[in-house]
This record gives sequence, C-alpha cells and structure tokens, in this order.
Amino acid sequence: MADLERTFVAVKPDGVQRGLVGEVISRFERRGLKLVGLKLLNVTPALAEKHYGEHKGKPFYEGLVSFITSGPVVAMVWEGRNAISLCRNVIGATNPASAAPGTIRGDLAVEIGRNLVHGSDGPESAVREVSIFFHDGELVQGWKRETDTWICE
Ligand code: DAT
Ligand code: MG
Repeated sequence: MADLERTFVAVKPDGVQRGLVGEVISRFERRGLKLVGLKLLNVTPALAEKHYGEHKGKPFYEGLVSFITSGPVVAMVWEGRNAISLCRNVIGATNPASAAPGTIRGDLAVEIGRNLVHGSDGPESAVREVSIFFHDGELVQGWKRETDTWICE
C-alpha cells in the first residue's frame, strides 16, 4: 500500500491511572488503524531520557520525566495509510485546553502536563521511538485483517 506508515503511540501514566486505556485503543481501532505492537511497561529514567531527549534543557523537562516514569504506560505501534499524521489528528493538540473536541485530548484531558497520550510527530521520530520501545521480534509483522479492504481502496 502506498503511504503505509507505522507510528509509536503511548497511553501515558495519567491515562492508565484513569482507566482510559481501552477508550484510547478503541479510538485508533475505530479510525481504521491496525495494531502491530502492544505492551504495558514502566518507563525507567534512562528510557525517558532517550524518548524525550529533544526536550532536554526546556523548563518542563524535569516534570515531564518525573510524570512519564510515575506509573505504567501502554506502548503501542499502529500501522496504516498515513498513520503518523492520522494518529496525531486523533490525539489532538499538545495543550488539551486548545485541542479540538472529538480528539482524545480535546475530549478527555484538561492540562498540558496531563495530556494522556503520546504520538510520534514525523517519520524519523516514528522509527526512532518504535525502536526505543520495541524489539523487532515484538512486532507482529504483516498480519492480514479481513476489514482492510473496507478501510482503504
Ligand atoms: P506532543 O506530545 O504533542 O508531541 P511535544 O513533543 O512538544 O508535544 O512535548 C512533549 C510533551 O511535553 C507534551 O506532550 C507535554 C509536555 N510539554 C510540552 N510543552 C510543554 C509546556 N510548555 N509545558 C509543560 N509541558 C509541556
Ligand atoms: Mg512530541
């Protein structure tokens, strides 16, 4: 399929604590994306530093690392046509206060420091983040879903 992409998405500790894992997964499923990787894990400080390295030095960095390491997260890889931008659109703007209704953050979150979900912001970060959280063997490669032809031509 042209434009077939994979992207890294995570339910952050606030989403897990609030019992919103199913709700979040359901939104990507219903949109038509295909799940190819999934696990629950505790993010260590070292993993957090790798994942959020681009934000090191910013005023919110320490708080971000302490938040993401504060409880389990659900790490996922979603696949589909234009999956990276599609997932970002499903998630909504970084600050939930200005996220559009209908998006995860716009419907379920209030503050930037508790914005529920992470999604890769481009092709390079998608590849980088998938490889930080998953070994190749943990991804389910090329499984066929009977509904695929009803979602994309
Ligand atoms: P996104 O998660 O939408 O890709 P980002 O990569 O710019 O946003 O920032 C990563 C996370 O850091 C974001 O989800 C929440 C936190 N963050 C970003 N900007 C912030 C700010 N100005 N104050 C507090 N937290 C912030
Ligand atoms: Mg980002």
